[in-house]
Amino acid sequence: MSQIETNYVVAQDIFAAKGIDSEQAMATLRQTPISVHCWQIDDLTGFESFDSVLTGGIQATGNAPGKPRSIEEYIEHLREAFSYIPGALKLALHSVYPVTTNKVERNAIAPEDFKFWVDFAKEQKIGLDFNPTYFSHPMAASGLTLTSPEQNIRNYWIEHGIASRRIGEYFGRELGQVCITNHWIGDGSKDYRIDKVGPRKLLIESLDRIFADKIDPRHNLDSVESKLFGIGVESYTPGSHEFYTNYVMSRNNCIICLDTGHYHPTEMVSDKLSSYLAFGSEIMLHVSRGVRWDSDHVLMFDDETRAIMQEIVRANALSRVHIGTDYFDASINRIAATVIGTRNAKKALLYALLQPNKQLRDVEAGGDFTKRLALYEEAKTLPVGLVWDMFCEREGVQGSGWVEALQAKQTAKGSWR
Ligand code: RNT
Ligand code: ZN
Repeated sequence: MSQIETNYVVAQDIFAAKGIDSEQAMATLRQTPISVHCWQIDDLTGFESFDSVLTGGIQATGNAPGKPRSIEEYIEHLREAFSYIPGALKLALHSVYPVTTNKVERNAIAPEDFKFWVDFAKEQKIGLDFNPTYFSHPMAASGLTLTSPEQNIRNYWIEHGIASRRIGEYFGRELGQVCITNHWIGDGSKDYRIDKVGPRKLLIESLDRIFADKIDPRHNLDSVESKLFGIGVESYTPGSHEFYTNYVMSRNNCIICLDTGHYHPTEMVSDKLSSYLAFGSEIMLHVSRGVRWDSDHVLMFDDETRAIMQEIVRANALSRVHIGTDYFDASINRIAATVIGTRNAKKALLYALLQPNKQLRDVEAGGDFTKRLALYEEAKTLPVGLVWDMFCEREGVQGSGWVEALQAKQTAKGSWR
């Protein structure tokens, strides 16, 4: 037996003694996809132009070497990242990553512009998600898109939203796995706004037009992502949390997307999930890590990430909550950043699956809150890492040694620091 197997046998017994089935936990982990955002690999530069400038109030800071300089390099880096991530995956694309020979206008993007990605997904045996890109474009120069007072600008972005849903539908049909097409706009106001209702009415109208055509929900589901503020958009965002929650509940034509960086720093997404789940809603998640603000740091195996996974597991909602990542750090190796955050999301899910959830629930129902706290704390040091190592081995992915393997390759290219 290898050391990993020996360790696992011990861990399995420890969990079994608490009524926790580690084999079942690994099986669930294996099947639950994490949707990896494609944009950590290249700071959201995309393929439209290699010197495109990121706008919309978001930013990737840092100048680590090794940023891909061509589509080929981008794909190579993505493949490299995927080779270190165990279990089921989806890839969340943005619309600025078409693989075409000619330039395509955003309001005219079509499924064939993304055929490359369907072939890639089939080869990698993964699913795809999609994101229209309502920023980094001359038509978004004013900072306003779906809420612009100018009809022609709104129309342009509405067409982009519609075209994006068609691509999502194509992904879902081709891959036999639903695509979530996530709509986020950076619209807002730097300073205090007098008319706060007007832009929101325009946003309702724009969204109603984007979602007017019914698409088979087995192929494409749309999500709408709220935000509190962005850089240069500090005072007012029409697409706020309350706005989209009301939109989703009143229209029933899309689902909510909650990004962990998009709330006041003491407000937790983990606390919000059950309120949607109680209504039977589906949820898209952008799991991120804000540091003092919506800074999109690389995801850690931290309290909030674990709390999110615990909420999903305890509510038995793994089929209703679509878990995706969203962060961009250009100060460290970008391939490693993609791997670290995704592995942490998966590890946090494993942690949640290996908690004595039934026992905790029973103790709580019995009213013994002392024991609840004691058990909750004891469970934090159960040997989750030994099960994780076994999971990686079974999935043919390196355990903690992955970082040395990647480091060796990246150092040879001058891309590690
Ligand atoms: C921005 C949102 C949005 C973007 C991506 C690139 O604050 O989180 O999800 O990060 O669309
Ligand atoms: Zn997001």
